[in-house]
Amino acid sequence: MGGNAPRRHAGLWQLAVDTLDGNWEHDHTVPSRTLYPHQWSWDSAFIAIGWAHVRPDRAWRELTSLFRAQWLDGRVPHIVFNPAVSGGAYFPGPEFWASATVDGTPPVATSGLVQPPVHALAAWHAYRIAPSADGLAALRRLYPRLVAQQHYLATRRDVGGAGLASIVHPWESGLDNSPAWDAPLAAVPTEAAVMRAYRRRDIVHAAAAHRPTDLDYARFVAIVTAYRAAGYRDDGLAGRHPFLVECPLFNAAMGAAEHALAGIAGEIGADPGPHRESAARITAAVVDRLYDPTTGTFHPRDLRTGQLTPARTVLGLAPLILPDLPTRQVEAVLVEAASARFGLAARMTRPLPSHDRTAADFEPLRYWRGPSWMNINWLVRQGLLAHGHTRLAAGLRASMIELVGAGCHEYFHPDTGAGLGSPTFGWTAALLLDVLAD
Ligand code: 2M8
Repeated sequence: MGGNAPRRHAGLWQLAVDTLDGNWEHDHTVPSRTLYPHQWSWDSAFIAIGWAHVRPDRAWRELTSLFRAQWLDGRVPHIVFNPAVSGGAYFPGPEFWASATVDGTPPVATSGLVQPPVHALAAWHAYRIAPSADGLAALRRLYPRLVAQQHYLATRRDVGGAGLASIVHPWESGLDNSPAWDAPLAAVPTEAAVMRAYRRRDIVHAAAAHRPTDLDYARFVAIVTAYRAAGYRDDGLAGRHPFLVECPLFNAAMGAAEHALAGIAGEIGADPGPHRESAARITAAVVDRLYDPTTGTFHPRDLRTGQLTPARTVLGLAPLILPDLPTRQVEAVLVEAASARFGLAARMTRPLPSHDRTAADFEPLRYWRGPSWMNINWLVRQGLLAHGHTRLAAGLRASMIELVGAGCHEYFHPDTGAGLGSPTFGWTAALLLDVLAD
């Protein structure tokens, strides 16, 4: 057993290691062998943190293989397709994305979207878990790629012109099916006929009642179709693209990445100064653009309407991961997190749900509309630690460990703790190792 993980958690530790081992696939770890049989971007970042505790070589291979698929413009694709897996195993597969038809793409097939940029944070965290000469060499190799990833987001994706990145699809948020996207998604024109042309694979492996609806999927497909038709180009997005949102979690990750890059730069002999400046600018923009003093939490801003979206989801708590978030917003987010909506406490039974428990559209079984997820809880816990709230962080940690006692499921019922989705899920296992070792 690694780190300081207490002996009483030996069984859980082993379960997590076995889960990661079972999902390992020559140079990356699949989130799930059935539902998600390829490499996913932010999954790989979280998974690398877990590997750092038991097999640091795999942590570096995981991140290296992902960044090998980086596009010339700096975007890190949200899916890297494994050519050894049949094209029909996941929808939408490589033929749908057709990345090979676009200039500046890697030899391997990928999607054309991105996911929250938690990779610098993960690389820095992994290195501090397992510092070594190999790790330092990996950091040196990854650093320019991580910088290019940030540059892509801070320039081509700054559609609103305020220093924040826009997401162009709910899949880019990582919280695909969150009620946060209901309003912007409702405005996306679509035809039911779109979905008749495709076959969903997710509902072969998971209960349809837990997954997005067919209408949601038709809109997901319509948005990708629009982006793909423009060659996945980002110039002129404001005038033509049907979904453009500044997300608090995505932008908080982008700010936290600059803090992590400052750390990495210091370690490898590069200049941390510009990263610190970028981080301060991003934090200021997140507060300025996405904080609503009337609700006391953060909300996504829909660039098509200019309005903040009304739902109070767990996305609103994510800016806590910014170590330079001003005290006023830290206090407000803590009030929101401790409210009946999310239930954060020094002694808590269940981790944070993904959506406001008191909302009429809270759905405890449908993914990202209520269930609890390890990665979001892990991020909020990092934020609590960054701001010195150790008792709350300890409460959250205990509830996370208790939850995964049910197995390394993809997500969990927010009240009963029952495991839902894939039963052998990569980031659940990886982040369990991290909280056990902490
Ligand atoms: C889920 O998203 C994919 C699309 O990217 C899907 O529903 O098919 C989300 O939970 C996302 O955050 C995650 O990265 C992915 C793989 O675990 O699955």
